[in-house]
Amino acid sequence: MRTDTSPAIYRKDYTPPSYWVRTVQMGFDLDPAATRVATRMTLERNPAGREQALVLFGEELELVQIRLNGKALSRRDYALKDGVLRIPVKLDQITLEIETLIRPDKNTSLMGLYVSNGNFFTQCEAEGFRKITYFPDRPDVMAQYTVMLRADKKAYPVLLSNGNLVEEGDLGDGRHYALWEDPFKKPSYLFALVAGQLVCQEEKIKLQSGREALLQVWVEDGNLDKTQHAMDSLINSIRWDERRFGLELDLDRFMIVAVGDFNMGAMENKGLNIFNTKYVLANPRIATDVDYANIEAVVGHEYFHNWTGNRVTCRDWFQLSLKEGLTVFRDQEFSADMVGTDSGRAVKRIDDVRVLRQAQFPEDAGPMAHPVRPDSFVEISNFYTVTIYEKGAEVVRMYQTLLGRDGFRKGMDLYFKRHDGQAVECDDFRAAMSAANGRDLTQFERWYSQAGTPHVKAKTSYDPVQKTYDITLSQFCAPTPGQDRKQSFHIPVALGLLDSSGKDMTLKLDGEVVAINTVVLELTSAQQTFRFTDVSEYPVPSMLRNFSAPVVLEYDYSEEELAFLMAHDSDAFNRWEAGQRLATRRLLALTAAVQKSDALTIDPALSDSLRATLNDTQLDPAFRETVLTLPAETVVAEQMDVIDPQAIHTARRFLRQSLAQALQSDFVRAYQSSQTDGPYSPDAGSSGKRALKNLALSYIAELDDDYAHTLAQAQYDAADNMTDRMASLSALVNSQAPGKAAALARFYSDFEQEPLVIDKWFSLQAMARTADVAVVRTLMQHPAFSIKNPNRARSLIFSFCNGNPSRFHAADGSGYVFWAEQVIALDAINPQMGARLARSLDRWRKYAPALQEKMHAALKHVAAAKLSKDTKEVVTKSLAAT
Ligand code: B3K
Ligand code: ZN
Repeated sequence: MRTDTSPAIYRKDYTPPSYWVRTVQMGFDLDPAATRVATRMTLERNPAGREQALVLFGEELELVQIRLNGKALSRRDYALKDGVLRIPVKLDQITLEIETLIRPDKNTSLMGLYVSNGNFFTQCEAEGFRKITYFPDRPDVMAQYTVMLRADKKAYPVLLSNGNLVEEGDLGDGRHYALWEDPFKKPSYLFALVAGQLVCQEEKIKLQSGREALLQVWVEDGNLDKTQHAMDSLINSIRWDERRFGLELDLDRFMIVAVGDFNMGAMENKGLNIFNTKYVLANPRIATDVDYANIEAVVGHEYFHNWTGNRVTCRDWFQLSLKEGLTVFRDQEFSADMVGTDSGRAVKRIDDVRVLRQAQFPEDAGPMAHPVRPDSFVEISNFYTVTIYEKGAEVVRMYQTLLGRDGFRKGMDLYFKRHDGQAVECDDFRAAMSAANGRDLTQFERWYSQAGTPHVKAKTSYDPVQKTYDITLSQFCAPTPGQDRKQSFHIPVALGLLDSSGKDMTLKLDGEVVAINTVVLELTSAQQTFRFTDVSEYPVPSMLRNFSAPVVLEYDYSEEELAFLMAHDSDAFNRWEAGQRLATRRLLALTAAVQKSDALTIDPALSDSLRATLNDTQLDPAFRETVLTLPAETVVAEQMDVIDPQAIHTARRFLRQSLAQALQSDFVRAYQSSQTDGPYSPDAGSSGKRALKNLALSYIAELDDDYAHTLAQAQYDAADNMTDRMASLSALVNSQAPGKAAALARFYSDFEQEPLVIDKWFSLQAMARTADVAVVRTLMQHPAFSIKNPNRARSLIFSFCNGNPSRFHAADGSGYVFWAEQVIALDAINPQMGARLARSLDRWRKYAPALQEKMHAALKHVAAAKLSKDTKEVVTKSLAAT
């Protein structure tokens, strides 16, 4: 066992900084091969600081000089070790000048200052600023920045940074400059600059207060026909935050810039958001309905950070969910409000819960499980997780469920009143919610401190004589790494009772009317019983409505009850949930049958219920699509003690084929009646229809007959938008259709100039039923493939390893050998990408012994390589004894 792992950093070890930075002036002489960065900062000793020296961080920098109060320091005046620079000073006020040299063209990690397609971009969160200059690069150090950019005018006509442009002009030697000033103090992780050949779409809008703001979306030349949706989404976000939370844009100028090489989705730098092109560029030709929705959500997310993250930021990185969980909650609510209808909101909620179940529940049950507010980490980049983001958003949502919308708003108002301009902790948010509502939320803290997904078990009993109905709820949470015993969570369980006609009963608890349809029960101990009185008949309980807590609910519903809930529940989420429960049961039974080589059979109860929903034209098409979509293979996997990817796949495929047969004419009717006429529009109504139509197509294609092939081919040929084109191409590629190779080739030549579409082309093939390691390796040889571009690497390598479980987990272990090679290759180029891919095997202990052994060997192989601390942390934790 190697022991050269980097040390963990602990939350309990937090100490305040020894110096505050008040102002930062930076001058950049931009040159890909040698950018000179001159920084002058004024600092003030922090009386609360414990460290004597001034501590600065720096990585991969050439240090040219340091001057303290005008005097150059020599090597003996400071200590520089492992990226930490310590200057022993005791003065109350100091001015520090630092000059560094960096090489953006050699920066493949895409952290700090780097070059993408000839233009300069930065990414500083979490710890990228230290790759630009030595700095107290920690989020609790907030300063006011002035930035001077200088560069060749022809090569870099556009020079952008945070805040307001105060001056620009020529330098006379073919170079020019721009001076930017950010009026707000900010942590270094929100610093940004962009320089290069870019063009923008701009619009001026009037804010709530009457102030005018300039909005810009910057892209490479040739992409201005793809910026309207991002601009609309930005304007909608601004309006929504004004309306829902009374929060106004605080800058005169707000810019979004798209870049093709980016590690994640987007970044909320103050006034200068930098986005992956995937979350900006859209028109009907290149973007699907899902792309349109994602762009709206991500634009919203980054914009909302301007208050939740930027105005109020994190004291340390352990508090990351303070801004991320809250901002995801805000973007979820924004997207739901943009749809507006009840069923549209339910569809959005279903989508969000799917992500939670497919990605966060497994994380919470694996070796990387961590609380929403972690206690330790080795590399913070590894903690931008579904737990911090999505479970964090669920935790925020529970405040709203417990306190009501108005109570939640009061809490938000108080949070800003108390903490505007500060770097704070998750506890401060909870305290604001508590104080604004006069509610004791002490126990609620455990959602932040304890990892793992709680299981809530429900038992019910009806007394027809007394007319009482008892619900006993109990909770249990399995141990997670470092946490053997869990204390009870404070769990809001939203519940309704349906009478025999399917209507909500008026709810009385111990004689008191508590709700006319839904009551929020608060489970705070290991076990509690709630007694409903005057319950005139045996009810069917609808529990955890709208998924009121991120838990697994265990209740022994009969099949009849589930079918009944599917048909009648007033809570649309639970109508969907009932169908998922029925389908999951069936899939687990089928998986077991596959494993035993038993005959596979279809269950008429399930197909009848699904048929009824499919044909219920009173229901929104988008909602019907969610009901008819079977639980993902990864969701089924989570329910098994030992995961068998092949058996799950066979079972799910069988169920889809059986449904395709049993409901064939229904699917054909749904397909025909869900056509959208007129020009393409990504609105919820039209995209819902397309979703149902394309789901019907995918079922019809399961039969792989001439009719299916002709239908898919006809749709492909006639498609006037990417949603329909991709859906039909997918149907063709996953079938024996004679035209499939031709369609793939034509797709490529039609969209060769559109990188985001070529990503889809790679991804579709990586996730195809016939894909295997050989196919993926061949695609890696394609001239359009590049492992250095994160979107492209994700589209092929990640799509195969994470999106094609039955092929990735091939019995011969070829998927794991491939995985190990790619983790090592990616890690050498870009540690964040390497570490992300490394996560694909972290649940190896859940698989059958034969697979486990091969996964273990692959993990050991990676662990023995020279690795970044990012990837090292992931494989070390994956291999650790449980
Ligand atoms: N805050 C950024 C994430 C930065 C990730 C750094 N590894 C995007 C977001 O959550 O809005
Ligand atoms: Zn965020």
